[in-house]
Amino acid sequence: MIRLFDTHEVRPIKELEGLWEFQPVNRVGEIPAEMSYRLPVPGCWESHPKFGTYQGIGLYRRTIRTERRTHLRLEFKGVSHTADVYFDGKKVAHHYNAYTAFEAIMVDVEPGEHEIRLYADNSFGEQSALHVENDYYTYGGPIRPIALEEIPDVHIERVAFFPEFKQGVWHGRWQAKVRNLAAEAREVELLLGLDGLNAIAETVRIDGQSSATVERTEAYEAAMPWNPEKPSLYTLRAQLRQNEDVFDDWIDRFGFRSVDTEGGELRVNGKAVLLKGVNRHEDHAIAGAAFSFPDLVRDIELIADLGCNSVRTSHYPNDERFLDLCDERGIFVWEENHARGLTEEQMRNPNFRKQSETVTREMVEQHGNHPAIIIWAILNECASDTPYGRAVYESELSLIRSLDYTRPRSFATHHRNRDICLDLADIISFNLYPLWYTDEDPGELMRQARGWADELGGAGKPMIVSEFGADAYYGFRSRDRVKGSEERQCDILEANLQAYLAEDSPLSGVYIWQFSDCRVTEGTGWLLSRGCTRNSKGLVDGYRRPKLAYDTVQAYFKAKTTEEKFIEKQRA
Ligand code: ADA
Repeated sequence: MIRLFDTHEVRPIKELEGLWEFQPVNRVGEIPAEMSYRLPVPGCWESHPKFGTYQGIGLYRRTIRTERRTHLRLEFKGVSHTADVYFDGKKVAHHYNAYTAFEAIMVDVEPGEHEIRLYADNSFGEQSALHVENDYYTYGGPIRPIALEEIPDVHIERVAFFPEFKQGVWHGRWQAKVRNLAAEAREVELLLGLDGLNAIAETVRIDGQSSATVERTEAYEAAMPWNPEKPSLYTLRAQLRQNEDVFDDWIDRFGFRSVDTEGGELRVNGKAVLLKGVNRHEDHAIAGAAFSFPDLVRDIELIADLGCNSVRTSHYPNDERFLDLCDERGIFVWEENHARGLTEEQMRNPNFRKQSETVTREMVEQHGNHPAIIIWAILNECASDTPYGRAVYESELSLIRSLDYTRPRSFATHHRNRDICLDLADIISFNLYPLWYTDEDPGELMRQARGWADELGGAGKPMIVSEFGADAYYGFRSRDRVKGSEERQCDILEANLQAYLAEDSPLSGVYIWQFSDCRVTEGTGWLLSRGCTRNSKGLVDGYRRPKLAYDTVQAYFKAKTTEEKFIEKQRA
């Protein structure tokens, strides 16, 4: 399953799921004498008993059949972490980064049998600036679905939708990109229909072998807003037509909602919100990073059951099916680009700027239509305390602004009052671990952090505690409530939540580190503090078994707010 709805009704599309041939190889392009294994796609090779710790290059191979001469488009939703794709022996795509999609286009493919070879590489090294030894695991393989489409010469590349609430009326700003593979220019009619709301028709002229972008703003007086209580979603059907014949289409879902930070509050549709959330790594004890649909649904059900109204996709863009679930459930998403804890030296890797900016651009362009996403963020705990780091933060935050002016931007810092980038963000976010890494009092620390924000360029901006938490090894109980026990995790989370959710709290949100335990890179140094090669601060373990703290958090997140109690009293 690629998305939670059909993305095309006219364009033929097929998911290439199933068993592909597999073989570890030494270099990209190598054709091994035999393909000894068969691995599931989507999937990661760690799920096979022989490759649980394999780091290197893996070749996935399969054939497909086409019935007529056509152009083909392959869409890879996520290959971890570097991908090279060959079609009938010819390289057709190269992509870096596991967590964003990429395509390969093959023109004038003859009918018959064709071979697809996918080389996935999860090894570390200078060529990979974002995937480094880290507090999460870099799995190998096509962790997200692969789709095969037949496309005509002229086809829809992408449609972006930016909702805006102006003078009491919802508006939508459209950006539709149409591509022409033919040598000569073409003129077609583009139709944009939104579930019975006013449809748009435009004539588009696209030069040969290029793309054209159509921009248009439309008022939607009858639109219903998307909000957590009633997450109204609209289905867009974009179609291309010539002489009454619809020959290509593109389907997506949108919601009408606004986000702003006026008055130092985080507001959705003009109303202040308090984010009660968890940080979620896309990691499962059995599935690794390749989630089945039921696994994704289980996560969203647990997150909702905890009383969360938000998720932070730490530390990379998530599977779109998970974002679809958040859209449907009215769960706010903080989505961030891919990076964790990179030092200035790591950020000076010659590949870093390009790789980091590419994932940022891909994240915003590919996921921008999800109404659930209300915050874009970058570079978790990287060098926002140095002048070089500042230049990077400035350039990536500006890049986001140039692609999407409708959402506030943030980054999670652990540099406290040494941070020199707080003025660049719309929302100030601190990762603080009182009572775990330090003995500080959570309430005092939160007020101190508000002070740092006010002094360092964040005055008048909302503030979030983007991480706090404590280790707990599932099943390890201790009457002495020692560190590492489930009891101690309860104590630490409770003390933090009590302070952060108090009536006089200056916060607009909290994200617990973390939803579930996750696998980490095996290593030495600080990685040895990760018992069992896992980060064990989850509220549930890697198999989704709730720890004691699950109930503690649920009690806080589901507790009624003063406002809710007031409304109830009035109704009574
Ligand atoms: C950091 C980091 C997380 C995780 C956490 C921890 O703040 O952002 O990825 O490593 O600390 O468990 O210490």
